[in-house]
Amino acid sequence: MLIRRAPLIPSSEITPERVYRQRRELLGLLGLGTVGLLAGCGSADTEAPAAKAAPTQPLGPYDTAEARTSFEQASTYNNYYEFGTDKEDPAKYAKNFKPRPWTVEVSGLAENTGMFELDDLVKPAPREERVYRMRCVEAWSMVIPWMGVPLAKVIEALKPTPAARYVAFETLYDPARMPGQSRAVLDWPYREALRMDEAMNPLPLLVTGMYGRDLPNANGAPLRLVVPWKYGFKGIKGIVAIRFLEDEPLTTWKSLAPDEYGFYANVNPTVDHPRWSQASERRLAEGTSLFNSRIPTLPFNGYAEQVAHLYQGMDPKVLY
Ligand SMILES: Nc1nc2c(c(=O)[nH]1)N[C@H]1C(S)=C(S)[C@@H](COP(=O)(O)O)O[C@H]1N2
Ligand SMILES: [Mo]
Repeated sequence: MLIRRAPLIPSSEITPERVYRQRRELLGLLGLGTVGLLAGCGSADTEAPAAKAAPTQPLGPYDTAEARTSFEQASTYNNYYEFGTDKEDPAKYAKNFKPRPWTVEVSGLAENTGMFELDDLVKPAPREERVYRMRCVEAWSMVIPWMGVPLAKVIEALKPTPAARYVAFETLYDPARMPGQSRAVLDWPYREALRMDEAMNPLPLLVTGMYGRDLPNANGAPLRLVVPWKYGFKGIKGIVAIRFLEDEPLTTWKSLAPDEYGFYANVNPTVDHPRWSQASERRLAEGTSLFNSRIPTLPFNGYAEQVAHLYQGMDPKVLY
C-alpha cells in the first residue's frame, strides 16, 4: 500500500482456462452455482452449461465454503508497517515482540473509561471462531478463521453515551519495539475508526487469535480489529486505545492520501482505486498462489445482506 509504488500485477496471474474450469466445477460441487460469483468474468462464462446445484446448507455470514488461506500463508504475507513495508517484514521483525502484558486505554464519550487489562476488555462475551474473507485494498484476499469477540459486545459493556457517534482505535506507538516506526512512512500511531452503527453491527470482531491459536505478532497480537466488508486497512492491529467521539476522526490512510483511501473504505468492485481496478482480486488460499487465482470482487466483500442497509442514501464514492 505504499502510495508511490505501482501495483505488481504480472500477466502470469491471468487465470489459465484449466484452472478457471476447475474452479467452476468446485463452485458447482459446493452448490454455489456460478452466476452470482462469476458474473464479473464476462462472456467466457456463458458457453458452459450451468453447474448443477448440490444440496448444501448455506453457511451464513460467519463461515464460508471457500478454500481457506493456510496458517503459513496468512502469517507470513502481511501488511504491518510498524514492522516494515515488505510483506515478509512483519513475520521477520515482529518475531520477538512481547504482546503481554497488554493494556488498552478507553476514553471519551462513555461511562466505563480507563485502563483495561486485555483479558478484562474482552471478557463481556465468549471468544468465538468466525471464518471471514479479508480483502486488501491492494486487490489480494484471504479466507481466515479468526478467534475473537464481537466488537458490539465490548462496546455495550463500555456504555458509550448517546453523544458518541464514532469509535476510534489506535495502535501502540513504541519505536523501540516496533522498528518500522523509526521511519516516517506513516503518521504514527496508526489510527482507524468506525461509525457507531457500523461498530454495533454483529460482524466486526475484536480478534485475539486465528486458526485456533493465539494471534501471531505479524497479524496484530494481542488485539486487532477485523471488519470483513471493508478493505483490510480498516483492520487495525496492536490496539492500545479505544475512544468514543462525536465527530469523524482523521484516519491514517485517509490523512496520507485522501483521494485513494477514504474513511468508509467499503469493498466495492465498481469503484476503482485511482491507480488500479477493484473489480477482481487475487485470492491467496490453500492450493493457490497469488498469481493463479483471480476472482471477482463482491460488493461489501460478500456481506451486503448484513451491512448494505447502513449506507442507504449515501453516495457510493463517499463510501470508498
Ligand atoms: N497498525 C497497523 N494495522 C494494520 C496495518 C498496518 O500497517 N498497521 N495494515 C493494514 C492492512 S493494509 C491490511 S490488508 C491488514 C492485513 O492484515 P493481515 O496481515 O493479518 O492479513 O492489516 C491492516 N492493519
Ligand atoms: Mo491492505
